[in-house]
Amino acid sequence: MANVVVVGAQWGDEGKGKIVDWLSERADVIARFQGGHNAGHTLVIGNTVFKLSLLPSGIVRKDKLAVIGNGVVLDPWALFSEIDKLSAQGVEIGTANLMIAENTPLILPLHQDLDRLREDAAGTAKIGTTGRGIGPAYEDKVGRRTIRVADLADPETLSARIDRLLAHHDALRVGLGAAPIDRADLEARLAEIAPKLLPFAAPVWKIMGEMRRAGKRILFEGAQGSLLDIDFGTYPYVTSSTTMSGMAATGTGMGPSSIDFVLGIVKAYTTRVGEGPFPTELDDDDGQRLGERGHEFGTVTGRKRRCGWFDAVLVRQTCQISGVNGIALTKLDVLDGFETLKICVGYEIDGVRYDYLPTAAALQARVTPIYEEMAGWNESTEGARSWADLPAAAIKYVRRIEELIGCPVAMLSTSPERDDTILVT
Ligand code: 2SA
Ligand code: MG
Repeated sequence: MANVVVVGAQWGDEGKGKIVDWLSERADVIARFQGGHNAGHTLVIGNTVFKLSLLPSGIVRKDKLAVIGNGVVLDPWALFSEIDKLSAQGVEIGTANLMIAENTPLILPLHQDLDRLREDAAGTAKIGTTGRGIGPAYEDKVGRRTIRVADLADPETLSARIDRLLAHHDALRVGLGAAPIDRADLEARLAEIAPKLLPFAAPVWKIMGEMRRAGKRILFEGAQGSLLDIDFGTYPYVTSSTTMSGMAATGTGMGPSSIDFVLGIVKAYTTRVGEGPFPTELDDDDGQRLGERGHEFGTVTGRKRRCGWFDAVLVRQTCQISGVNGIALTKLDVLDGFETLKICVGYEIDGVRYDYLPTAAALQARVTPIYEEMAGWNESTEGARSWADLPAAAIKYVRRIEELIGCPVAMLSTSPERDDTILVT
């Protein structure tokens, strides 16, 4: 397996961090290609827990190049606070192991302001964002008024960019009852951060292209999940980036032919954080139990995640859209001890059966899941490191998932620990 893209196949929090960390041992370059510091990737290595938001998970390994691609939206203050936190944990980060695309758009304090102002104003119609300014930053990128990393190197360009940006934002802020931007303050903050950030800036497309031609292996690290995709997710309850595998190419400048394998990360049940439809959501003891056993709280915001049964309809759909070649199934151990497990195999909406989630929001809101029941298992699967360590009922559950989603299981993860991983060959 040469160059692998890792994407979440549900609503995020599938356990991508651990899998990316595991795969990064076999890679030379680990690149983020979308999202920003709304991501929350947890790595457990020995007794140390690393929580990453913006930096690629490969950063904790020695002699790897971590890359932030142009598809990301970058908050430079969040970046340096994460770098400081990791340094305190003994991870050294410098220009030798971190490279940032010059054409990466910045998240500024004004983007976070707008994110929060809008969420507050929306009342019950809120999206449930992480409040990190992700949406407003992407809006400014496609609106052609963003500040990109390279702009920080030239005061004249930067000033012109700020003119354009403030003309837009001041009008919006006033409309939402907030004060206009303090331009001098913004300029001072940017002037302070620029000399720290610029040494990391590089033409990523070129350097990664050269590395690829030299036979280096690239791991593309997706953030959030496929159902949060701006096009194919449960719109508008989505994030503002393309979370599908295709983004790995445009979000780094590598071209689709550089991708050899797409690995979808799939949790053995379903969770979601934030608002929006969730057909298999459980409001009962089973849901409570999944949340407790699975420690389902947001890595970034600490929010409680909504929990429900495995939804094979959704995973089949996202695996197809992302062209997933194989999945890594995570958190199987959370299901230990359930007498009966349910898997959603189809939907019923107004008496009509669907084998996919229709796009129309009104239909999504009326979905009733159709379940298949399977026997659970009492044995512990936590920490299992071989197929033979799993109870027969657990193997049956995994095989049924493969069948229903039309995609083979390539890896199985049975605890947050790096080595509690079963490679299915
Ligand atoms: P945003 O902030 O604009 O991207 O929010 C839009 C929607 O995307 C969801 N979203 C996420 N869902 C799961 N995990 C995410 N990362 C953190 C984590 C989240 C946290 O790993 O735990 O700590 O709360 C993530 N990032 C964005 C978000 O909930 C909205 O539904
Ligand atoms: Mg997460």
